[in-house]
Amino acid sequence: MATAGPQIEIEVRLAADGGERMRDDVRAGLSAEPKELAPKYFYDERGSQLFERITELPEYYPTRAERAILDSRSGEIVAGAGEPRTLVELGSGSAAKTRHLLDAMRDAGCLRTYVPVDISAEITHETAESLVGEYPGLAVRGLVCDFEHDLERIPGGEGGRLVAFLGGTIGNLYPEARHEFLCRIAGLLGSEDRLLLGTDLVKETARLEAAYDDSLGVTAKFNKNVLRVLNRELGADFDLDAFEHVARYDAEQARMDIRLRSLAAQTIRVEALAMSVDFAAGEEMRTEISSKFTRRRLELAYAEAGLEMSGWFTDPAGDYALSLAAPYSSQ
Ligand code: AVJ
Repeated sequence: MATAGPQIEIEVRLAADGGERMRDDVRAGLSAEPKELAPKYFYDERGSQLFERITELPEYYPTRAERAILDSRSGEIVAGAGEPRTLVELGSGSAAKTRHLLDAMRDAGCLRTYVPVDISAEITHETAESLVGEYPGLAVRGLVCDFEHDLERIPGGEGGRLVAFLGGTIGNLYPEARHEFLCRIAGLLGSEDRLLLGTDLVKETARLEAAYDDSLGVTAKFNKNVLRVLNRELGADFDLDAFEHVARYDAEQARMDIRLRSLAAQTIRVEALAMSVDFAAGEEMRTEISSKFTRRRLELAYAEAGLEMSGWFTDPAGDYALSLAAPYSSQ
């Protein structure tokens, strides 16, 4: 436990074997048929910067839509969540969007504690420092961990918690993993606690595909960045110019399917895995899925996990939704 001041406590729970996890993941993904890499490996410093640029692209509407909802409806969300004292945020980062919720909680007089949960210790410390300055009396109880694995370590709180998972990141999970994740969230929530979940919504294929294949090519760079990460972290020798970005909407699965296509037959050496990997010309390797929801499908996913939707907030265009969910027992 590292204490950085009376109002700030940040617990670091980073697995010492993070490198081993990555090696196991990548070995399995490159051996699979078809090949696949996990989207979490996009986000080194450069990848995070590229994602920031994506959120500013004209074609990429989700971030703006979510911000618009938080901007105009945080008061209603906080009231709908029963005026919680604690805001837990999964994947908090710089907490840019969080301030709308914190403002609404302060204005309602319920704000006591903010619990940022993020993989980056540096960003979590910085965010904690600035927030205690901005919200007098706020206690920050941060948790630095991979919340996919360490969800259960999130501290409890009196007076209700609002557990926010924003940005639409749940869309990266396959249905089984999503179900498991929602079940674990459900297990975490007491009867007064609520989940606030950001989800992108189903819409015309052309808009979805444009959002993931922008005209400036930023998303293509972001996608290929995972190859750079593997080159640096695992001593691989991917040539980024030998792959192209592919982003297709799979209407049946209601998800964007994002891949890298090998432009030629080639063999890649991955030194840290003592592995050589063959790619055929035109072979595609999936790097991400981004699931799109409807209200009904989300209600169903909640129900299957023991949760009940208790609030639904969209932007005026109906592109994106924030929903509140409660554990069944509390209804
Ligand atoms: C951060 C997972 C929400 O799926 O829209 C954006 C990531 N990938 N463009 C998304 C992403 C390509 C983004 N999430």
